[in-house]
Amino acid sequence: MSYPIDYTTPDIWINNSENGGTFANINKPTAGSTHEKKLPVGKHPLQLYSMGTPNGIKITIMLEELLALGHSGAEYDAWLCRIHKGDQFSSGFVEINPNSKIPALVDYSIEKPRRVFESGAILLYLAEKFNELIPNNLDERTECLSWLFWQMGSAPYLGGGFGHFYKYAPEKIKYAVDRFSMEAKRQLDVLDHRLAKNKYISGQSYSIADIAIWSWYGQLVLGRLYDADKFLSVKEYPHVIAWANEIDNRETVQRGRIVNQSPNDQFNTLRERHNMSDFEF
Ligand SMILES: N[C@@H](CCC(=O)N[C@@H](CS)C(=O)NCC(=O)O)C(=O)O
Repeated sequence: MSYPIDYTTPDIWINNSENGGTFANINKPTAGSTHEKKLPVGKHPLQLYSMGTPNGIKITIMLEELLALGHSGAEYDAWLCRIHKGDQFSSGFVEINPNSKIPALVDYSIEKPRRVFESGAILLYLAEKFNELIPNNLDERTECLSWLFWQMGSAPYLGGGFGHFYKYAPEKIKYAVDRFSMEAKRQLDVLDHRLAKNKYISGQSYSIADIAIWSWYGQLVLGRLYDADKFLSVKEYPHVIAWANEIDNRETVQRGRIVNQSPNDQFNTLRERHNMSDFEF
């Protein structure tokens, strides 16, 4: 499909469902379920419905961290939600996330099972539930949450903005690529300044802020997101690269980042994760 360059906006927008692009078949301007289907429930206290995107792996990394810290209550089943096939619009998924986006979690360890959606809210829920990976001191905790919310507000410019127009849009639009490349580089520079003076994002200790930010910006500078490391000259951000490599070396991160991924020629992946032994390849 070709787009007119002399486009002017009509008085009222109407949905052109054949708008092309990688996500054309799942985009729709309405909320709610499209089909009846219950979600599967496994044997563990925590049930995760997700896919191995940057937002998805935040949660599997967090759960692997909690298990490594000895919290058996963090055992989980990770079910694949195929967003390109519309699984996020099933009645069961919409019940646990009315916004139809992965990741979504249900905690069955409590009397009335609790749903949690939005990756930042899930990270915070798990950090508070297990009292891990979030500073206890109010001052440091506030810094940690500031960066967590920074990530939640910033990543849509990187993913929905830069990544979409650089990699997925059916046509390369210079204005859009320029606008979002500028913003992606500015955000990387924000992180580089921060990490020049601090070992981890919220200070001296590794926290949910690192997990959230690494999943997007760490993977970007490691060349795993949008194949854009060269295009964005990520070598200009040495502190981000050093921090990204250090986190990448954690065994918990190596486990968490391969969960709910499609088969890959370059590294082992897990479509679903139900037990620690699933990682024994
Ligand atoms: N702010 C949300 C964003 C979640 C999100 O955008 N998820 C994407 C995959 S990374 C998704 O489910 N997309 C499916 C769709 O847009 O229909 C979060 O952080 O949880």
